[in-house]
Amino acid sequence: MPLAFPSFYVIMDAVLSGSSTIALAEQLASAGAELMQYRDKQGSSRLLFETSQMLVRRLELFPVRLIVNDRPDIAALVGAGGVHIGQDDLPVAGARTIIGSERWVGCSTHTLEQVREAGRTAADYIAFGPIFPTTTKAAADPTVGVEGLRRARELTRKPLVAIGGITLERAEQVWRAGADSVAVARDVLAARDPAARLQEYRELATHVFGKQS
Ligand code: TZP
Ligand code: MG
Repeated sequence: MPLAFPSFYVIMDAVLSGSSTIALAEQLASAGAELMQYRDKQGSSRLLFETSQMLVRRLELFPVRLIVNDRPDIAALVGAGGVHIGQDDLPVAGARTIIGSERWVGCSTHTLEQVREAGRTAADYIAFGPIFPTTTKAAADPTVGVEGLRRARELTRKPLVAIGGITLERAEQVWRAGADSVAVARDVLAARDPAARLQEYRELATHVFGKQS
């Protein structure tokens, strides 16, 4: 049986993690994070490269897959576990050429048509959102809602990651609407104890899916 897609995906957004990106990533990996994205929309290429490289080194001993946002070149250079691209980034096929077949390419979508299209690419997973309003992403697309997610689920068999404004209180309905995974930034990174918050998501996932993941 193929390994289950991690039901929780933590987005290490640099605005939220500030100077604690590395330490926080280690804490979350220790707490059982299996899938993590490093996202810095304002950093220079050099900073993105150096932070990604440091993350790969420091997370090496944990069973966590590190995905670099936006930049397949940097993901390949540092040996990350994959890259996440949006509608304005390189297309999936181009990203795949750069990072190869072993690493993941994830793709952001914001409409049902984009989900359909991404389903025809070699993307390893499709992110769909924002499900709820979010302030983490500047100029975010219109919210798609849980109903939109339900419809997106009918359009693809690829792993579907719900993103945008997800909180612990909202996660269950999102999983039950068909998301394989919930991607969360603020609700974890801005929590008083991010590792404890992550643990709460893991416990909830166990309740929803009847397993730990
Ligand atoms: N894309 C759509 S919403 C979002 C991204 C990267 C940010 C999600 O962050 P939060 O804080 O969980 O709403
Ligand atoms: Mg992008």
